[in-house]
Amino acid sequence: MIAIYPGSFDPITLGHLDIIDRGCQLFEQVIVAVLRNPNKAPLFTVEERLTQIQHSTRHLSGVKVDSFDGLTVTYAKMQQATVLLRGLRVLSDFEKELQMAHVNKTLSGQIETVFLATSNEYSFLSSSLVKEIARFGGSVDHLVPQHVAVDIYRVFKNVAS
Ligand code: COD
Repeated sequence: MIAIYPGSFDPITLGHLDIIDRGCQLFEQVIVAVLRNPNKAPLFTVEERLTQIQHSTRHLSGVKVDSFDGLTVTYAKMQQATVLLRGLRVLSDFEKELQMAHVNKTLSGQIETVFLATSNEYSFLSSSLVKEIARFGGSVDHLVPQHVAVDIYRVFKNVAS
């Protein structure tokens, strides 16, 4: 079974990686798919994020890293995926994620959304939080893979570690 793990991943965090890692134990292939979203001003370009994800997942077999635009379900069908993989942290995630799952089910008919509960240690972690900490000079070494932390410090000209 092929699962798509769609997201912004700006940047990828240890919370995302935990979901990918656990997804690999459930599905034959997990496609980590970065949305090309012209409406957002990201910290990293799509190409930079693809490189970060590739580097972060190279120890995992069964992971493919890609980007897409348009509807997630259209991309999923193109990849012959039958599952959308998503992570749940807090109650506010649930509201947003449930709405998205319903919309995607309505649009696709057969593609199911599978939710994995966050691991305890990552329940507070988000890409936005990582960017905020780094923007104000804090260390993000314990929140993202080391090479991603280096990229982040470069952007914020921050030498915290
Ligand atoms: N622990 C567990 N899960 C986590 C953690 C963590 N610490 N951090 C993030 N996650 C989960 C999120 O809950 C989410 O499920 C996933 O990881 C990705 O998170 P993000 O923030 O990188 O990505 P999102 O949520 O911004 O991605 C949104 C999409 C790009 C998937 C969505 O906008 C989309 O599908 N757009 C395409 C247009 C479309 O199809 N629209 C119709 C559906 S609404």
